[in-house]
Amino acid sequence: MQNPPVPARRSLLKVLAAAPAVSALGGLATAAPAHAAPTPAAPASGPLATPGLLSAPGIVKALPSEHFTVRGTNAEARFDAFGDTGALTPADRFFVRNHTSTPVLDAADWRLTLWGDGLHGRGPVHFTYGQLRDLPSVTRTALIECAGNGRSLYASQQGEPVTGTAWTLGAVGAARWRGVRLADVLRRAGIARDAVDLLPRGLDDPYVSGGIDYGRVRRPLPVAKAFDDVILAYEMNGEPLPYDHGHPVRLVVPSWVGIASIKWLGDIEVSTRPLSSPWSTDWYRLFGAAHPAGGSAPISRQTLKSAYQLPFGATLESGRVHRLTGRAWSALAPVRSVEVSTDGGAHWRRAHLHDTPRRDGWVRWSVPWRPRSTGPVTLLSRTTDTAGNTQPERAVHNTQGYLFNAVVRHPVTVV
Ligand SMILES: Nc1nc2c(c(=O)[nH]1)N[C@H]1C(S)=C(S)[C@@H](COP(=O)(O)O)O[C@H]1N2
Ligand SMILES: [Mo]
Repeated sequence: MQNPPVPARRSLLKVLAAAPAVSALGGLATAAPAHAAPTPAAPASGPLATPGLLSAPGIVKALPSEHFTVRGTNAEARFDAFGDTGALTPADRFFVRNHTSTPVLDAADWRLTLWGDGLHGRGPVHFTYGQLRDLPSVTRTALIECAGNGRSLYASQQGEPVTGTAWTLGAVGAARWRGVRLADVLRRAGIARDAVDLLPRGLDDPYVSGGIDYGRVRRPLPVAKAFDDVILAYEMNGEPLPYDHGHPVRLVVPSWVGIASIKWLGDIEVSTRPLSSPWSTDWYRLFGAAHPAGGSAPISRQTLKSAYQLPFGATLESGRVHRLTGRAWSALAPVRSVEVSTDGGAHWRRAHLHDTPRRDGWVRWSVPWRPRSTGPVTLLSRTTDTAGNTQPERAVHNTQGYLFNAVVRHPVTVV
């Protein structure tokens, strides 16, 4: 298969130069046509040696330690601190999952290329940022959740080893995304009736691990899903996409594992034959004893979860009423209910839901609790969605620790 034209990354600047880059880009933006993107805000302060600020190689935004935990090239949001956020996760609180590092791209010279045998005209088709902004826009709320969110709980509560970033529960966030329907762009590019697969690819550096160059991050997306509800997003919560979240344009693939939502989108192969990449063969399949030899089919939909917005190991005073809060979400159907147990699972009661359950959102919940005796306690929460899916006691193990859906065992101490 012939190689695609790789869009130029003329204005890709190294992350450490991000602050000066912002003013340079700002200058460009004023000279450019009306559609040139306002550039995202620069981090408030430099990444180095500021108390309470963590740094992760390749992440542009500020990572205050009260809101993030750095894991390699990634930043996990602190789920235990989500109590002061609303139904939408502010961009400055949103987790970052980077295979390599955030490229600082300029919307003014970005373009999207579609190519492949799945286009009528066969030649590549380009869209500038301005052309995308001129198409009808859609706005929708969607969660982005890493396939491995909750992965570390396979080890910590099931005693099962897994590989991959040791996320706890904060590799998830909800945002309001504005952009263009991928379906509209595919139609305008002349997608053929017999096209079956797309291969969206990012402009970040090729991913190299264990001495192997896997190429740029890319993952097949079935045409059927693309036409259903996928958007090419250029805004997050009413602002231009931040650098770390895919500026200037990313895919948002609602209800699917986060890897489907390719950031810094550069090109999309359109094919009449099924496509693959290491992100659909080596990773993002379920491997292990409970799964077919050679692995499951590539995973697509996320699962369901619920959790307390409270640090693990928190101490709570006995004899007074605490308002315990949390969130529940399901990629399979709207949340129907959340039950909690404050005695390790012996008794369960309903939590109050504070949001109208809907597909692709999460529901905040709360429950009052007056602990009577002191000592260690395991808090549990369990959500059930309107399709009847409910969190099991144990998640089915897979070696890469994807799709953790079990009831989280949340240890606290009453003093
Ligand atoms: N180009 C590119 N797109 C990417 C990634 C990446 O490293 N490069 N990471 C993916 C993964 S694994 C996840 S979970 C989501 C995370 O999106 P966020 O960093 O905006 O939270 O982006 C996906 N899109
Ligand atoms: Mo992910």
